[in-house]
Amino acid sequence: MEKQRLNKQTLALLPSSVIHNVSSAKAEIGIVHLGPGAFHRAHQAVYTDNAMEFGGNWGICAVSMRSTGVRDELAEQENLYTLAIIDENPSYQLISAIKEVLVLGEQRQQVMARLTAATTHIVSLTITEKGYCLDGKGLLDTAHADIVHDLANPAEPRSAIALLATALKIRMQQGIDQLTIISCDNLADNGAKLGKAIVAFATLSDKTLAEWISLNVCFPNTMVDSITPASNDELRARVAEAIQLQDNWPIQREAFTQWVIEDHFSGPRPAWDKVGVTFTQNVSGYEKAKLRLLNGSHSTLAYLGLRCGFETVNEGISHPALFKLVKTMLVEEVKVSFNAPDELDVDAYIDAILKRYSNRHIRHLLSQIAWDGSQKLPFRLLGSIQDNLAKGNSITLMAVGVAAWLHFLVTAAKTNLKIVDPLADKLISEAAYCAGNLADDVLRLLAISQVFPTTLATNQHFVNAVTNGYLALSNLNPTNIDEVIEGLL
Ligand code: CS2
Repeated sequence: MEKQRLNKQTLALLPSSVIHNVSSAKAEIGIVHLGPGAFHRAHQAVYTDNAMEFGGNWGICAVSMRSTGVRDELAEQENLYTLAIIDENPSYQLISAIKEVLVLGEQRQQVMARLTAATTHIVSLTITEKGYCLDGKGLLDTAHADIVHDLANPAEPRSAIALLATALKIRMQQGIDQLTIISCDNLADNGAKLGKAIVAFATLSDKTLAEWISLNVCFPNTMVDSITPASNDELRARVAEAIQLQDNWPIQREAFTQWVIEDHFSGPRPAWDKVGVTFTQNVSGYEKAKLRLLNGSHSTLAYLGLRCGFETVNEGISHPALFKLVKTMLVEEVKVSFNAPDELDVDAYIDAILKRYSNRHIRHLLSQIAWDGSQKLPFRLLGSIQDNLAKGNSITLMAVGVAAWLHFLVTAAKTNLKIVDPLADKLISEAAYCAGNLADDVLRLLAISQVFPTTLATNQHFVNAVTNGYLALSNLNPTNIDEVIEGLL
């Protein structure tokens, strides 16, 4: 029998096994979030839903920068949705923290009204690495198409950078001087980079505003972590069974979740500290640990695993040779590339990451992780490589991760496979020129300066290591994984 649709009326039908915080249901809006993708709804929105049990109006106005899908689907269920924890002991929670979803291009006035309201104390973002419009040095890219557009069309900003600068101008004019803007994306120094980019954008048109932002607005750095595969029909069916209602856009994630936030706020915040969020003066050690150990091995496993014919993280890490390569890379190379926080047991953290990858209940597609390699590799692998080169530590296996990405590009070019990457045209056009002289092909791809800084692309040790990896992987296929991977170790 078809199940009734989830909404405020059918909530009473929820089985008692489904967790549901009642306080968040009544709360008014106090947060605006840009980018209501799966990760936000599985992470920050859940922490906020739980924190509202300790009071406060911290309802979320979610703003989609482009697509209408989430808004339209959630509108039919009054923005309620289910979080499914997919693990040994699955559990389900009904999230009511999101109060509305707006689409920037269609509801500009409402978006601006929310961003400039005195009752809005926090703006958070999950807009992916590419959404920050930064150049290879991590500074505002004034040649970026969206930034060029936004400078010419100040009334219709497309980028989050310009949208926030515009809203801050109105807040300045109205004397609303408290706001904290929290980046929740996988970028090193994410908050500091976001703050600098917004101030740089403001400086181009209004130096007073730029100064006001620097004095009044806080941009804490954060580390965010929870593996959140895309939602699919299998999940919808599973959730319908568990909650006995039809939820058209539930979210799934693993049980593990972590949020570390720099304790640097301009104004009030939800009781996040009471629901598992870590506040600290120094996020960078956590951030490096997570970006380099987890995201670095995720990307390496994605490109290597796809080449071996695997589809999911679990399939890839379950292969003994790939497990060995990833673990050796983490323990012998990545671990020594940065200073971890004193309180972090890095070996235990590495074992926990590999255990999380082995979660057979989660189908996390390698192809999803393979997106946006040009934006991800600098923070995930190239930073560790540069630091190890400077210290004379090994880079062999991290270079294999880079080589696997190069093969991913060449295969895509040769097979007309569409890749998801803001630099897709550039990457594929360069890869299409790769004619099979492997050493030349590597030099050609390493010359892509938007990804590989010249200092690295001209570092002979790095070039040799990537070329060796590329040569070895050129023979890799689903039938000879042990032989090829063992040869690299
Ligand atoms: C993944 C991340 O898709 C990817 O690039 O590496 O989304 C990863 O699952 C999260 O950062 C885990 O916190």
